[in-house]
Amino acid sequence: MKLISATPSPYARKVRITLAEKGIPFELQTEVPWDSTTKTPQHNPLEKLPVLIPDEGKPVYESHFILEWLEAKYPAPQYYGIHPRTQDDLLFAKQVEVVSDGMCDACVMLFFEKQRENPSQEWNARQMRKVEGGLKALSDWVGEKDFLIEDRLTLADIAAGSVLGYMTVRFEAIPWRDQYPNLARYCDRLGERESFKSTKPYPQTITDRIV
Ligand SMILES: N[C@@H](CCC(=O)N[C@@H](CS)C(=O)NCC(=O)O)C(=O)O
Repeated sequence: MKLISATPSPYARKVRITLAEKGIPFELQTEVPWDSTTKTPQHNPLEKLPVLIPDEGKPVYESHFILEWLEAKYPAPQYYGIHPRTQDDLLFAKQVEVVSDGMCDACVMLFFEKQRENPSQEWNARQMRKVEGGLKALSDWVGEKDFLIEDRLTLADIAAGSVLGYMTVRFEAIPWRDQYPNLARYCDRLGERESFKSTKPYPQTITDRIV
């Protein structure tokens, strides 16, 4: 299998962490999805990575769907199970993923708005509210726990840990660590896992003009 990924991408990181936790071997293809050189549109009509390309069958894209696909194709107990065991816990894990991915979406909007000649303050304020609302929700849900659900790593922690890692790289100016020390401790504890260490995000240079 091959995974098309980008070094700062929180969406791709969710997939890389899941592959690492499940111990599934794969080839990592790193791209800059915003540049015209990217191969991503050849595999995903939405032109977004991550894209997982299985040895046989169609490419799989959208991080939440890739995680669903991996859990179906590489199920527990043979492979590490990222889904909580009860239906209510699974639904909650997916809700955490919705909030975490939504925060990532707002961060991406902010990142590109900042690059415009005349950034819209109203637009930026709207996106910031989403990020701040998401941080508060994550902080409330985490409390002082090591993991959000079941006292072990699940989909919920993979999604939450990925957005927090992304904010550390791209949004150093947002003081979320001071605002929510419990979230910072949670993020640091997750960061000690091998699957998080080996997928630590770092910035990429975008060459093309995007906005
Ligand atoms: N909802 C998508 C978001 C993926 C996404 O926005 N990926 C970015 C890279 S971090 C991308 O490829 N953007 C290129 C574009 O939107 O044209 C997912 O969860 O996979």
